[in-house]
Amino acid sequence: MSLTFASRIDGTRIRCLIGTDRPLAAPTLCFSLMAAPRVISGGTLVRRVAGYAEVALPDLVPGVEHEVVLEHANKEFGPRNRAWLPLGAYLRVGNACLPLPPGNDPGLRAAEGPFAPPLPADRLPLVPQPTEWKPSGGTLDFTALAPVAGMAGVSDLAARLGLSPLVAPGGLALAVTEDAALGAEGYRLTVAPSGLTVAIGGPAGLHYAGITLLTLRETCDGQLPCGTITDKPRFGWRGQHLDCARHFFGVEFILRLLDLMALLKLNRFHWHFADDEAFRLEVETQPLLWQRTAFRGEGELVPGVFGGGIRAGGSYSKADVAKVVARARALQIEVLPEIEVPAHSHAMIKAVPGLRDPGDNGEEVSVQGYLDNIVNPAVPATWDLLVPLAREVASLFPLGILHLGADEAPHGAWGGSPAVAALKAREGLSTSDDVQGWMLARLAGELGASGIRVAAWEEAAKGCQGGIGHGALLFSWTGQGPGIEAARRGHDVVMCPAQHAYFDLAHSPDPDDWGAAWAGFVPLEKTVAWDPVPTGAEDIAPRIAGVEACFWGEFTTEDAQAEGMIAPRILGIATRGWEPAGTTDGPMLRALAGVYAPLFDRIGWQRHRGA
Ligand code: TNX
Repeated sequence: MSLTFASRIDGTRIRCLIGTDRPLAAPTLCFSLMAAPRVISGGTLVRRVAGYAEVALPDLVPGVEHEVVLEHANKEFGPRNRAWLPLGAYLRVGNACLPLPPGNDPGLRAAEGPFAPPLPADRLPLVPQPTEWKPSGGTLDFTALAPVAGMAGVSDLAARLGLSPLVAPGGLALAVTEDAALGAEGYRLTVAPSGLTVAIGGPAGLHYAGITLLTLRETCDGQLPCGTITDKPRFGWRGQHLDCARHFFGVEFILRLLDLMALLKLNRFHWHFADDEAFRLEVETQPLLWQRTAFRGEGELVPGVFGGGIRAGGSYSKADVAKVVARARALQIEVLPEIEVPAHSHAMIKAVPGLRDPGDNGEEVSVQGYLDNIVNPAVPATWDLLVPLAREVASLFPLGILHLGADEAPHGAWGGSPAVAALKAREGLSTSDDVQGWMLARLAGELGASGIRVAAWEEAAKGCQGGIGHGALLFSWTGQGPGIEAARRGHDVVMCPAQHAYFDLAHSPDPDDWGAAWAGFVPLEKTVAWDPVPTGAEDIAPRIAGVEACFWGEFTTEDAQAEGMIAPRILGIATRGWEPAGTTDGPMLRALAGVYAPLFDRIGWQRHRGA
């Protein structure tokens, strides 16, 4: 049989057309939007979970297209581009599920974007730009290095990226000396007509010198400009986050992302594998978590929210984790795992009984539209689950830091819970921020006693008792203000302001573009149009651990769709994490993106070509 499905944006509305070549009796249209939908015409809403909806349709007749008109329940979520159209749509007819073709041509379109100006002659074709570059004139013909200790990570990277070998018999010798003054990650690379020398502050410095050599070989067509590069990062935390909960990214994609990060000297991978839609790590302390939520869709605990369709998902085994950690380490990258509580825990709540107060009659709704996505800190089951779970997850990652989550507790959370009311009275708490702060502080304390440092999103600093405390590393995501405030209160902070560092946001307002828009649009230039230590906040500079880019997966249905959201914008975040303020501005970054375009193509990583 043949079904057709098309959808388009019409002002604030979404118009869908469904066609069939066979009569279909009383079908139900199942799909997901980015946020809760409502039906204007063409059917009756019969079930909704966050952005997922089921709409009962009249009988469908061959040759007569049926129109369903939708809107977002919250009008602030006006559809901005194709990513806001229905994802994962299918028809349920009796017991059968019939997939509908994608109605909206998912993924990026390859519109040719703004012209990349040529790179000025005094700049090296390298991202991030080195701290100092002193050209001495002339070039050195460079194909490969002679075998040299400590370069395996970079030479394996070159091989995986499909580039010619970085280390080969007959290659140029690299004379290595040590100079602790360069800092653990620093290096001084001298390219002379007579050969190459490098001074390093430590093994990471040698690794980064290797990355520089590999990159310049590619971007200079084998003719290295002679001179001296003295280089070290501004920040110790140079991160890339990946949301593997909303969309299950295969391990191969994660490994490829690590390779791309390494090429840009990024050194922290923030692995977000738990959220409302799934908990994907195969933990032993609570197998129900992943066994019951790794897949979502028809008949599963969590339906096809965010493009899940009839069935989608997967989980990460301990062997997968070991593989990711080992690959990361070979590339000087550490992995930060995140378990995401107390909110964004719809999947956890569905999978494990007892994490809510049965007497809770509250009606709070999460930002994404869930009615039950926050675990209750006043019931014992929550602690029985969380403490061993957190310890087990942390034990799998050598970094020694566990990200707890703590973002976006629904407004009025726990307001209807008698157990939390009693907790508030006992502990002197009044708002839900107070309760969340108390809960996080307790969890952080228990983990601290096991030698685990905690991290969390910015909201964790809230609460009348000072929030999470315990030396937590906080991630400032709604902007930089919360990070500055948290730093002034003694927290170390990673800056990941959505306006500059969220790669799930669309590049532009073009309706043919793809992505979210809640914090505006993020063209390439904006990824460098900020300073992690803003003017007026110099006092907290020592508290700014670094920067991180985030990729959230709500509207990703295939791994490859993330590539063009990440590239070329990842160049900007790598720049902000490494370079001193003021080195590379938007036009310069655009020029560098032009230099990197053929390199992205050579390593097979798709890039956004528009603004
Ligand atoms: C807010 S960023 C969230 C995520 C969403 C993201 C979409 C953060 C800590 N919470 O749950 O995926 O916006 O951009």
